[in-house]
Amino acid sequence: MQEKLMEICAAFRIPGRLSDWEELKVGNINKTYKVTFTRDNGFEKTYIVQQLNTYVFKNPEQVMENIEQVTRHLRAQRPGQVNLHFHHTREGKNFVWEGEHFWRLFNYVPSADAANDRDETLVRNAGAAFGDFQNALSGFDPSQLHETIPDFHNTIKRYEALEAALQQNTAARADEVKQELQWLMQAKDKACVLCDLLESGELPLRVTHNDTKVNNVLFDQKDKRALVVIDLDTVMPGLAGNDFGDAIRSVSNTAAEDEKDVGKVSCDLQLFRCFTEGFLENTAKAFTVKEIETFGASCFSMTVEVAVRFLTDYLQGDTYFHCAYPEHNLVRARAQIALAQDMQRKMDEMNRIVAECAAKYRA
Ligand code: GN1
Ligand code: MG
Repeated sequence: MQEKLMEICAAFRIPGRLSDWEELKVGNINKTYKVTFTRDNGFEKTYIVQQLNTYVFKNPEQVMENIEQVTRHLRAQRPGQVNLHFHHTREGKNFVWEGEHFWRLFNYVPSADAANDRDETLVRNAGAAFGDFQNALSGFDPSQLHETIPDFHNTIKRYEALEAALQQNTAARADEVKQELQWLMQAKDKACVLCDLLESGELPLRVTHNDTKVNNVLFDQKDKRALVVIDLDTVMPGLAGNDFGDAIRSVSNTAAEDEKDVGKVSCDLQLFRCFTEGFLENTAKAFTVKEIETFGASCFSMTVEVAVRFLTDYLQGDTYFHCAYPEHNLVRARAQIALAQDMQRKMDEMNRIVAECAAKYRA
């Protein structure tokens, strides 16, 4: 691996010698490495090298075109802030192909480990960071962006894929997932409500992040200030509710996304409130009343949608998400179903909190 990393870094013209490297086990899709280079004068610099998953991203060069434009826009909008800088090769490309592998390299930002941190300040700051991301991109023309994964948050199509996977039963696992399927099928209409409202023209398309897990924000190690939103692979036209709901799915969960003991999974309403406060503080005026009204429901939609995706992948033999063990996708699907069920029980309260925050910050 070391040799390969040296080769990739050389293509991006990184000076010095590779003095340290490690694989970072983050994310379910790409492979990520942290590399440190030391120059002759002793100066050290650390970078992130990533191998993009080309099974998931069929047009990786389009992903990088989007990233080029989005990071340029963000840097212009927020010049004083930490930003992501993707390095270029001699040919002026922000990627390299190495055989069938696709690589990119960007600046490493030291940050707090937030994956399991449910500190209220951190959660509020995460909300503010994703809210600010929306604001910063509000002037960005969505037609400039490639749809890196078509129908990414089209919950209706995600259900169609699940039904097809069940029919094909490639991995011969259909018999194991009957209960999960039954629950997901009865939840379908409710889960697809955002898609229905988009289709009927009641919700506007914006430029959204589309993968707003809390570990896609980096936080300052000392004061837990949000530094920068990362993982820009799925920045595409989308709904505000996609970003809000997907973030709540991760940030309000009292357990890990892949918790085996579903009894530990629940939606923490205090954390829900913290995130909502942060998210709406500087965005409430920009969103339509209808959009904000969908935020509670969007949490349920996004949680069910990812459960559908995990179960689909399980039925297909784990071709999409990285898995650490054979039942990993099934465990993930079960945990997400448990979370969606808890959200369902708490939906009135969630809607009330959203309405309160919106009223406060619209005034
Ligand atoms: C994937 O790679 P990562 O961990 O940021 C997935 C998201 C899912 C998430 C679930 C491109 O995100 O959509 O919500 O796993 N990204 C893609 O953990 O499919
Ligand atoms: Mg991602």
